[in-house]
Amino acid sequence: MASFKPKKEHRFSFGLWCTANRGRDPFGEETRSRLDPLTNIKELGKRNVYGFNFHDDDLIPFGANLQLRNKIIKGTKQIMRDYNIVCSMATTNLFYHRVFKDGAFTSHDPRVRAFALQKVMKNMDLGAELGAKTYVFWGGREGTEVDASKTPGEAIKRYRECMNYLCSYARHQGYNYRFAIEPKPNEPRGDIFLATTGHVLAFIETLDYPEMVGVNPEIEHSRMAGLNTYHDFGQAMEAGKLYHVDLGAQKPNRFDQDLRFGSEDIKETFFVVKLLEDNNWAGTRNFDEHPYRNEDEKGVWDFVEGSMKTYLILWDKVRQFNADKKIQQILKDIHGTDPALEHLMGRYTPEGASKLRAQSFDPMALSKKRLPYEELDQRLQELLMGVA
Ligand code: GLT
Ligand code: MN
Ligand code: MN
Repeated sequence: MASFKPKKEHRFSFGLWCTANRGRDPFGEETRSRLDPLTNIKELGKRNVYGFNFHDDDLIPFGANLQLRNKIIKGTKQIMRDYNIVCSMATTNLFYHRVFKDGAFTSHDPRVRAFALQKVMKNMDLGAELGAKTYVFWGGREGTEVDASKTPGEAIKRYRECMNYLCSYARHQGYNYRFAIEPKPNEPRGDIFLATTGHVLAFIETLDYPEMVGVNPEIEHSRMAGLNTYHDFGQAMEAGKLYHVDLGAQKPNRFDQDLRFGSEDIKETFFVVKLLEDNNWAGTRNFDEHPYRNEDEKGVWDFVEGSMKTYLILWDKVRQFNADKKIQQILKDIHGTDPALEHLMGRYTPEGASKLRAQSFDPMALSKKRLPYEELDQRLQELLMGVA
């Protein structure tokens, strides 16, 4: 039996905020003590995690002076070298401070929007210095509770203006960032703009530099909206826009639970892993999730190790699925082929359309084709339950 031990080459990564999460929620205080960011990076590195992600404020306290900032940067670089861990993604905290109480990029106040841009630019500088190649935008406060207060039209225009500004900044600085916008339907706002992967894909096409910008879908956020995560990830990938992924688990249609990867929705999660691995996903297998609130410090590292182990087990299941004769035979059988018709449909020509119109079909005969999805899904089910 495989050992399912993580290696650096598996390219797992975690946000510093995941392991540093202290279990605070709207109804209860912290249950764990503060985890120093450098210890955090070190402990991740020790466990063969490939990369860490950070918000500016995770690493450098909000409002820190230059001296403290430089000291932390120096320490971070040292730990990265010593524990062979890279900085795989950077992002900005545009949600915690009360200045962002009604949004950052979508605030009505131009001074707040300018402050937000400044905060992002400063952290883009730091991310580049630490080697991050991806920059994520999660607009947690970009939303409303009161629809009378802000129109979606003006919010989206401001969002666009800020994204365009930051794309230009990155280009001018010569940073090779790929920007990834992370959708979420709600929480902390009543409704958040750019709620789903579909919203983000459409928005990107309206930007000045659409090729620089992609999506960072999160399993939990898709399922909060009651959507199929596999379809979200799959459509983003097909569009060439899957620039980053956030993995975790979530019971559908609830608050953002950020549960440990694979602890819910096992079949859908299997297909997310299958999508990434069958397509040799070049990005990091990135977890964005929180340890249970009941856990102590040891539990935090159990959570890290558990997430990676589950991913490797599911990856092994993907290999089994791809090698399973019965499954592969069914998949082969359900795909019909008709080269002549496929050629006709491949590209529109007036002559082809005439031929297609003249073609005779027997819909009843076509409908008789067997599609043994009961057998297919049962086989997968058995495989996932470990009896296939
Ligand atoms: C926050 C949010 C996540 C985002 C993070 C990046 S922070 O925890 O719930 O989904 O990815 O800003
Ligand atoms: Mn989340
Ligand atoms: Mn996320």
